Amino acid sequence: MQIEEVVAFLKEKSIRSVVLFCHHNADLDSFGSAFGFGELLKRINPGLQVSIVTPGGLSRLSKRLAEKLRVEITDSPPLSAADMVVLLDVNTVIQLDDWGDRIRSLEVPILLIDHHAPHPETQKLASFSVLDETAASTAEIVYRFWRETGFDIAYQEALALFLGIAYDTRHFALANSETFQTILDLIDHGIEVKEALQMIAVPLELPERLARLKAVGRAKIHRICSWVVAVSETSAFQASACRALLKVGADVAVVGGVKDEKLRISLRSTGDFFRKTGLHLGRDVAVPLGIAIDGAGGGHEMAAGANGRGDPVASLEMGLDLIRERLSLPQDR
Ligand SMILES: [Mn+2]
Repeated sequence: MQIEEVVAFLKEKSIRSVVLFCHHNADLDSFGSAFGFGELLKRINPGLQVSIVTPGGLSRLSKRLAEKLRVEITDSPPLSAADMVVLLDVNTVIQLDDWGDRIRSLEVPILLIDHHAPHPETQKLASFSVLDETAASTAEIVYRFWRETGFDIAYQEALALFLGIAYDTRHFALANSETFQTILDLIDHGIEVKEALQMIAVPLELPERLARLKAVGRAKIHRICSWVVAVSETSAFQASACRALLKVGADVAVVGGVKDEKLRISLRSTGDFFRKTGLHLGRDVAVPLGIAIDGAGGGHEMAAGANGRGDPVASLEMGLDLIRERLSLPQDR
């Protein structure tokens, strides 16, 4: 689906209400994209009612942005009155928590805007999509809509997209040329880089620091070929714990845990590991692992996750086996 077609649809007078969905525990890319897209929708179609839903709430940093922007998040969107549903940065249906089934039963168009490796189930749910796996963030894809429609982006929307991009590119370390072109445009619309980045440079809160420390303390270290794979358990902050394990020296980190009977597993690797092995954590590990734990998994080359149910120890072992199998195959690159 092309951006012009989506815009033509949105301009129809009959469209009165649109509900935007972020992924579970919306990070800055998902939430910034939702806000940035929602504000554009209001420009395209003045009077449009736009609601933002964040399954499982906002991440710590997104909460700060939401407060600054004074955005209202709703748990009870007018779904039955919606003319369209938009999923932003949503890779797997399971990332919508219980909303997936409710959305599936709707008869309105569902638009997916995303930059993850396409997941078949999400593709099935969406009636049309604007996907670009080469985009460093979903916020950049949302900015393309701004650019193509020619509306002048205001400071608040520019800030939301800027922070989404900064977050997903790890402060521009994963940026590409389009990222920097977009950033230049956003700076021209009033973004002060230093000030904006300071907004999200806040110390971690105690529970997250404790989860990271516990994960590092409990980590089992595996040497596979010449790589260091660290596997650990925490019942929360699995992604954060993975990042901590990489910082202290792991090439790959796999962290899982159960909370409210839901098993969540996060996976991260270094760029060096991905370049030399070609192992795509989303496609090669998280997707099959998600199926194995009776849920779903997916993600990027170096950052992925799987949610489902089951015993964390056995499930982490499965994740490790998938990595081991893939690394022992002859390398295709
Ligand atoms: Mn993203």
